[in-house]
Amino acid sequence: MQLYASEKKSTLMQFNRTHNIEDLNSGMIGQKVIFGGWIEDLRKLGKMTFLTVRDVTGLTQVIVKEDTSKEIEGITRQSVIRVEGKVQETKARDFECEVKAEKIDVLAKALHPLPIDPIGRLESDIDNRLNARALDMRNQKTASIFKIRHHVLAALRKTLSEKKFIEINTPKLIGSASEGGANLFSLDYFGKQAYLAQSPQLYKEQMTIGLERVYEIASFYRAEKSHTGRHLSEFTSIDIEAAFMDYTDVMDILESLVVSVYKYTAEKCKKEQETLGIEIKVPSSPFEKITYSQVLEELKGNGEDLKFGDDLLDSHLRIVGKKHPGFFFLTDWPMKLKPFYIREKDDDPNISRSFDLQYGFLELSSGGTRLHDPKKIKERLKEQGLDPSKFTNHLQSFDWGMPPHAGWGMGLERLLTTLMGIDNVREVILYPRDPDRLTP
Ligand code: AMO
Repeated sequence: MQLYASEKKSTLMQFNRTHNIEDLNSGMIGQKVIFGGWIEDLRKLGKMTFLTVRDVTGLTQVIVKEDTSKEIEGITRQSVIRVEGKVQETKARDFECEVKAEKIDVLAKALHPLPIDPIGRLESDIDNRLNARALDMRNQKTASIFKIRHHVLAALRKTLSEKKFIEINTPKLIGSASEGGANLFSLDYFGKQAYLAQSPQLYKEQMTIGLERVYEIASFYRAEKSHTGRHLSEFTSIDIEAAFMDYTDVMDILESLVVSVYKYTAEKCKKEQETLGIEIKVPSSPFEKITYSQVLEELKGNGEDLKFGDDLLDSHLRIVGKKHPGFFFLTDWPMKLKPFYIREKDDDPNISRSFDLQYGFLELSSGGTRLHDPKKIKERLKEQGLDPSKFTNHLQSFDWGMPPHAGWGMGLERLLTTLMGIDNVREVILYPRDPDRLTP
């Protein structure tokens, strides 16, 4: 194929990388290597300069002797370099071998002062780190969080796929609310009112008609003015919906999914756990199940006298969470507290076939069996002050052979905080959006 003229003239140097840093080992003494990385530290000792150089896979020591030191004159920490050199034995305790530089190219110089210290020797507060997130990613603790996040996503997809769930992508720009009117971001869509989706609820239910079992992992939006360590305006939701299942079936799926994510990352992410100083402990199953009414009893014992139908506030969940510090299901919520699409119990229409998965006081997931009679859905919409005519498109799919179905949604960032023992969801999402944060 003919090259474009601009490509022909390109002066871009051929990088010719031969190794990642993690590949360098003492069996390679004398071997020539070429690699790239960022200068994490640099020390001059007489005529020699000692560089520690990091790429995404690891850290190595590079020795620059007088004959090559001109190439790094005035170089700053965190600048990016290309190293050509030979592997040699080292006296340094932290390394298996080192590289004697034969040629160093400075590919981009880091401008100092840097807004944060990415090595983490100087602690930076979370706001400064989020303002310089790309640089923060060179901090090995931050990088480890996002490597674990990557493995969690891989484990979720693997397990759901094994359970015959098909991944779907539903619209995020929508014309009417999916979860009711509250907490919606609205925007102008070519002169019409549009919204950012709060959840894939209606679409995932519709897809059970043809695909039976579906899941989605995507960003959703909640216009909640919450300033807590567990609320984001844009969060990542893991959603499933399954035909011919009841809420107890999807609870089993949720439990085995959580356990498999813990198992997978406990094994795959040894280095990251070490860097973060944590140990991922696989939770024992089955998870405890307690009903809403049992919780009211427990609260009564703590002097909190709630009536059936009262919502559980954060303060209540903190009391319950102290008694049940790990994973547990909170089931059988009053219908009154549940969205219009949740189905009631056959033997008591005031109790729903629904659940939350809690981790102590933290709500990780909620779900349930869905109504699949469109007449009942219309009644429930009206009861909740919603206009059934806004749900016409959704409701018509119920006339096309809607199977009984159930599902749940779980916040990925909240799940990650439990896995890594972190208390702020902003640590586990790249560029958090909250009422005070829209940039960068
Ligand atoms: P719900 O509104 O309870 O249910 O949301 C499901 C889960 O999503 C997470 N979550 C959030 N995470 C961070 N910041 C937020 N602002 C936020 N809001 C929610 C929580 C929560 O448990 N359609 C139903 C699910 C279903 O029935 O399938 C729903 O969206 O972890």
